[in-house]
Amino acid sequence: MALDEVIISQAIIERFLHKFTDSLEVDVAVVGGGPAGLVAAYYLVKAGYKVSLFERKLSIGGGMWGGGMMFNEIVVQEEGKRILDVFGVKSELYRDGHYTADAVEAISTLCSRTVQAGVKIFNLVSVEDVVLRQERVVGLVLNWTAVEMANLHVDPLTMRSRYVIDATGHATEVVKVIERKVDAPLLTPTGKIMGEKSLWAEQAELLTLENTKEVFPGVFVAGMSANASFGAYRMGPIFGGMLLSGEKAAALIGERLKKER
Ligand code: 48F
Repeated sequence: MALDEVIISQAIIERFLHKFTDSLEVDVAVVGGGPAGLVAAYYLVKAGYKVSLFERKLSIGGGMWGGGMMFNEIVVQEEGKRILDVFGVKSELYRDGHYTADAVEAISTLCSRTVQAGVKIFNLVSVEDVVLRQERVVGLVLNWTAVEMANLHVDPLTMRSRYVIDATGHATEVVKVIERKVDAPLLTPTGKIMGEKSLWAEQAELLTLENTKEVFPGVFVAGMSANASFGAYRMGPIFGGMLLSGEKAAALIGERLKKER
């Protein structure tokens, strides 16, 4: 049968609209498609929840593609390797509990397994604000990244979710919007974003897990965003903490959702 250009266009538009419309009311909305956001979304969808993920850039994967300083290998510790094993990413012992994995294999596999598990991912979409009911976040305000970049005067659209995960990395963008625009303190010791500290890999990896928690009613932080919110160290190109943080965020939100059912 001859290919028809109009059918190609109709197919893309209708399929996308169906996917997008179906993703406007979910259990969990994840902001940011780096390692922490992908792992969180994967575990939540595997637990039976409806999850959508919004990523500003064209490519999913955040800061994992480039390894360290564009040397595209990543390092994980024993605990982090456990999650790479779950996803089927090959890793190899370098020495003394430090494992390496190919950065491109790692992030492309995390992404692929997450989509195949049922998470709906929307790239090229930026989260610019949250939806509030009293002092709880109940959804996100979305716009095309292209609109944001061109600074066009175009109103956004909104979606509803029972929980939000800020997995926006060093930028901690969702929490920043809440701090700036909502008249209530964050659930940090100071009530404000405490800011990321300089690099200490060992401590940062431990603190990433400790800081993976609710930062505002309805909003959890995962990955580097957790350390930026709660004032902990950065870790550089070791990625176990990101993976484990995603797993923990999913477990904490899963417990909440189970209780609320
Ligand atoms: O930065 P990113 O990879 O965050 P992560 O999962 O991992 C951090 C590591 O990559 C590395 C590190 C530890 O090894 O220090 O930096 O915590 O991924 C964050 C993603 O969020 C997207 C951004 O484009 C990136 O892909 N993002 C940021 N702000 C927004 C956003 C926003 N407002 N809307 C949508 N996506």
